[in-house]
Amino acid sequence: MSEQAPRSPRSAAAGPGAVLSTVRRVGQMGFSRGLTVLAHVNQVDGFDCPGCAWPEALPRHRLEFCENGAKAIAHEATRKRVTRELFARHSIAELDAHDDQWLEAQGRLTEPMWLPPGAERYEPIGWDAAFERIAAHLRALGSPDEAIFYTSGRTSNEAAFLWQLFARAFGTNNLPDCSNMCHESSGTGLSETIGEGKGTVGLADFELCDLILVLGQNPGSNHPRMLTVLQAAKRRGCAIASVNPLRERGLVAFANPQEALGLLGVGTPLADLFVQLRVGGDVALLQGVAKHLLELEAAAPGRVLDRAFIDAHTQGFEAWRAAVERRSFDELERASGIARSSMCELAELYARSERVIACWAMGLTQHAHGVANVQEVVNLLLLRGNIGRPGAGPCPVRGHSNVQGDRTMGIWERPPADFLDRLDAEFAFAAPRAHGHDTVSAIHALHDGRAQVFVALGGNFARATPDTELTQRALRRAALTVQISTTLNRSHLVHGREALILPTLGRTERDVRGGVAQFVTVEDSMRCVHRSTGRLEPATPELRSEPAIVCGLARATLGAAHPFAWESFASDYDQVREHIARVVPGCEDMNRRVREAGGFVLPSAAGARAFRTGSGRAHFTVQEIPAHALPPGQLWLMTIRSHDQYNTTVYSQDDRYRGIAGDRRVVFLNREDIAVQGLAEGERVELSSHWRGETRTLAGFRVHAYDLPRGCAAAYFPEANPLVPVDAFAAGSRTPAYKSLPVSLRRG
Ligand SMILES: Nc1nc2c(c(=O)[nH]1)N[C@H]1C(S)=C(S)[C@@H](COP(=O)(O)OP(=O)(O)OC[C@H]3O[C@@H](n4cnc5c(=O)[nH]c(N)nc54)[C@H](O)[C@@H]3O)O[C@H]1N2
Ligand SMILES: Nc1nc2c(c(=O)[nH]1)N[C@H]1C(S)=C(S)[C@@H](COP(=O)(O)OP(=O)(O)OC[C@H]3O[C@@H](n4cnc5c(=O)[nH]c(N)nc54)[C@H](O)[C@@H]3O)O[C@H]1N2
Ligand SMILES: [Mo]
Repeated sequence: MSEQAPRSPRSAAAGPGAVLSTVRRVGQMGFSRGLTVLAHVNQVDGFDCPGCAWPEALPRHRLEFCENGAKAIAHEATRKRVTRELFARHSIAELDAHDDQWLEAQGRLTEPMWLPPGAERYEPIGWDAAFERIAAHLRALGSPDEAIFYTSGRTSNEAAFLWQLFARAFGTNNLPDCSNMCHESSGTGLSETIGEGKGTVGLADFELCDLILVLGQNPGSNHPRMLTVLQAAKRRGCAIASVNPLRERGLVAFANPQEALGLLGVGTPLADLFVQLRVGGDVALLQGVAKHLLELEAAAPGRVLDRAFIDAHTQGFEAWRAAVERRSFDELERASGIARSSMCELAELYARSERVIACWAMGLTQHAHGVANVQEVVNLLLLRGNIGRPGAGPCPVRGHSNVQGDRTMGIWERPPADFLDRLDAEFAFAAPRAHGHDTVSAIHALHDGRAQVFVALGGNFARATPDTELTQRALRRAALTVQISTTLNRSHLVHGREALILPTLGRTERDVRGGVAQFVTVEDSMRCVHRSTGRLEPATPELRSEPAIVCGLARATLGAAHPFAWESFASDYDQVREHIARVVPGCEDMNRRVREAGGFVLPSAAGARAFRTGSGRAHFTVQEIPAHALPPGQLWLMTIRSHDQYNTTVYSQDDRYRGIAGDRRVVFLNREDIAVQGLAEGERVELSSHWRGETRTLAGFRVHAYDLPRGCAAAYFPEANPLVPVDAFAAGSRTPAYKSLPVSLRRG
């Protein structure tokens, strides 16, 4: 099943298509305005691209053609506006009849809107009155734990720090976030094995490695700037292997739009090896690779494994070895869908490579065995000491541009005790210790009436979450739902008995508080904390920044006499950073260091081989082979992103790299499975998911033949989310199993 890359790919990712698409996006913002904004993206004195969390190198590129970054920016910098007239013209039911693409295409929200209890339409409300409504609800709760404070990962460090401080001052750790649905399996898997929940590598390591593994990730669409780094690595002889049920276009070939030939569409193949495994087959594949490494070591003792590293820095090796040796290749082949010969090929490539980086994203984390996937990657890295030395290490590639920073700032329903101790000391209060709700348990709490108020700092909870029907019922049971947002989405229309929309500034916009231009900070996927300074005139003068909204809410709820300096925090973010510097290890002297070009990098102890696991050692872990057999007729469905969406924000119905135009209600199937199921390409089918005796069904998916392994299927997120059972989540991290749903198909 693994194949060599074609030598001269016919059509490469990026290239002229990306440039054209970028130019179109610039037009959407107004040409000169669009160019101004693109000239400042990811610049030292500019704003951080809201697209993804892939880091920027120093010195920065001027005018980078990242097609999907441009889409995210244009979406925020659009000239379209959602006005009070739109809400007056359309009842909520009418708005709710529109699809996600239409909602987002209405443009930027412009003023606070209020839905009184029982009303059918949102009406304008002043900021202070809005804060008072929310405060009244919060104060009326029987317990602070009946409130939920959700966060999405675009929120700046400053807003996130204030948000968690407010929630904890109010009295709860109910801080679920998008990370619960995203890289939580990485955080959990890494913390348990290497003692910290982040990657250890930096961009410089990509200049030194001999092999980059890209597991369960589609960088061509979701981290396009990563392709430039892969291309540079490839050019100096580094090998790249993709482990993915799909041969994603960006990894097949990349035409770098920053280069003349790339602009003409001439692409370079990126991945040397495609391991097209079954959905959910990673643990078995990686154990097969490891098993062969043990064989190679037996044949040439001392030549393959890094025994010195294993002895000095790890524990659990012998138990792990015994477990892997007990596995048969037959079993591993069946579970992974990959032939033993291909496992050996990957093992030999790995053994030949002095320095290895393993990158991964949602293809590993969003499974019932998401944590096991991550820990099996760690096992593989530990075998040859591929951690804590230059050019090697784990690299979970984060999604939202500040999702990693939000966690660093304390957005966590299970905060570590030492973080709370430092917070208590800094602010002279007692933060609650009981763990709060994560995303899944927040849905249950709302559904069961144990939570009454839901406030979201960004995101689209009604669409991003699993089990759409149940989640939406849960939101409708709340006494109050509040969305702090930039654009209109489903979560404004799936509301509690009373609801509020609080419109906020985006990354691209100037943020002047107390007469002084403010900046915020973010942390990228490689632990670099840097400034983000908006440049555009705000969409309307009514908008408030996220920090200002959080402070307004805190002041209204906790009362004017509350001892924290909410008012000054809202007008001077340096003051917030002063506190962060004292609470968050690694952020010392933040105000000075973040003003330096490119910011500063948070330390990684594991990156220096100091493993904070209790034992001081990195842990080998024994993973079970996840169950993979299905009843006849069922397939494993993964839900994936198209090239033309940002999570729940759908830009168009096309998916250029996968040959889809004008339709997102598509199910990708292997040609032979289409035949075996008695179906024909192009016909519409009903998809049913099966889980613990429950069935969830969605109709109207068009069958599309695609190059993916037998027994597997793919559909788009968020259209397929109603099929995902709320309690089908990863052991340990509780990340929804968005990428391994047993489904059946029926004509109709
Ligand atoms: N333009 C754009 N950029 C984005 C986003 C966006 O929606 N649009 N979203 C952002 C966010 S929040 C995130 S988290 C990232 C997401 O970035 P990705 O993780 O790249 O996105 P996905 O499309 O969810 O799926 C990843 C890949 O996993 C593969 N996969 C599925 N199941 C398995 C499996 O069992 N094993 C293996 N090995 N692979 C599997 C799929 O084929 C797919 O290629 O991107 C971020 N960047
Ligand atoms: N089936 C399935 N479900 C999934 C996934 C999957 O792969 N498959 N992926 C999961 C993943 S990885 C993630 S991260 C989640 C994403 O979950 P969320 O983060 O909750 O969802 P988004 O779609 O990113 O949120 C989009 C909304 O954020 C608001 N917004 C944009 N920018 C800003 C800003 O600067 N400030 C504020 N306050 N609001 C802003 C806009 O109003 C926009 O409508 O979805 C998860 N759901
Ligand atoms: Mo994500």
